[in-house]
Amino acid sequence: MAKNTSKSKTLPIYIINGPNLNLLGAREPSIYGHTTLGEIEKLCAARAKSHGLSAVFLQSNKEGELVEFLQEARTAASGVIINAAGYTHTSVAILDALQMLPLPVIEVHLSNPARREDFRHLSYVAKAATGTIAGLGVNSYLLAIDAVAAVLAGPKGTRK
Ligand code: CA2
Repeated sequence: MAKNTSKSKTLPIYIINGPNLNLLGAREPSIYGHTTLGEIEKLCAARAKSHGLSAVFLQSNKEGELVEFLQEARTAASGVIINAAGYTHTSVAILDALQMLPLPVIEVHLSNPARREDFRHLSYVAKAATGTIAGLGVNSYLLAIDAVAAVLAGPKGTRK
């Protein structure tokens, strides 16, 4: 019998970044570090590649655009990593879009919101996330890629 040689490629991980993260590296390095968003993108691409995966890296300062990225991810992504930044703590629209995703969703933060002001303790994103990684700077993103790869690899105690 002829071998099926068609390769099914895994869809990319969408890595979605919210408002002001485009300014990373330029301001408040004591909280958010010195690494720019462009540098984080390169590190994420390399980490995804190490798992045989690819990444689409997105940023917007607009809530509606973030919702549109999430709607696109429904059919174009294998998983979503999201740092919704300030919208983490306010956006029901982003929560609604996340709840429509039949994909692993990892919430990430550079800082640890649990150690900061009370208004950062509520996360709407967490209500729809498979898991959350926070407080580890750039490593939060890299560990989130490892987490998506682990969920995609199969059932070892992880779930959507
Ligand atoms: O720690 C995180 O990753 C946050 O999502 C960052 C948000 C904050 O509102 C969340 O509570 C935690 C703020 C992003 C602001 O980005 C800046 C970038 C450069 C300089 C100042 C802020």
